[in-house]
Amino acid sequence: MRIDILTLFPAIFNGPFSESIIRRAVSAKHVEVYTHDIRDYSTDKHKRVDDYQFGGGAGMVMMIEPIAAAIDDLKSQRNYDHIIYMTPDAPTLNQQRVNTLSLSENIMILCGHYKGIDQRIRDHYITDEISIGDYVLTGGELAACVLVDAVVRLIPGVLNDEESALTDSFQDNLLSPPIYTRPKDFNGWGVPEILLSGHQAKIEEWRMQKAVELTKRLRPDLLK
Ligand code: 6GU
Repeated sequence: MRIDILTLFPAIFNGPFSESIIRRAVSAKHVEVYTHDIRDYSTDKHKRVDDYQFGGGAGMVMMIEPIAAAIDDLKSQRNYDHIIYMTPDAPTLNQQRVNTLSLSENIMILCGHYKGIDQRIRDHYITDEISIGDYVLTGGELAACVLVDAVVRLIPGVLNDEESALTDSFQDNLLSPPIYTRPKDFNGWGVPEILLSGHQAKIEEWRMQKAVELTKRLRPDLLK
């Protein structure tokens, strides 16, 4: 998979992508991730990328020309399965969406800033719009990091057996049951007996029961 990220702040991505599983996935060539500075596509002599909105109102809008030039440049080099715009005014990301995106060959992610982007980019270039929750971030970059992390870990070969995604919370619309490791007793705090019993079928039954119980209590919306 190849992921191209269009942003005004490419340096934001340096940290998140240079640690842990994402770093390993890039090193092992399971995924290529490139950031592109939208400002490099500005033809304005002051390298402007934002402008006042028609009709007035607070906040600047990202200009259409540099974004269009950046997307056209990338599209001339390969086909994209998804051209995604990260914005709070969009459907919320969920595991089902992540699963679908993880099957892509090439995806492009556009990060908005200021008030957002000129609507004509959304109308004519964008194939998917994604929010990561009902709160507002200063820009789409951190949301894009979240999306990339969630997608990359599902690419075959990225996770090993111990890290397997098959038992993730949400893969079956259930939260994960509680987990424990050694010691059996920590300051008098024990571990559920069933997990020490060796009865695998009973253990799985317990885990399912806990998962359903937790989901009912904390996220009843997932069971609908
Ligand atoms: Cl994708 N962008 C911004 N700016 N804020 C958000 C978001 C995205 N998702 C939730 N809040």
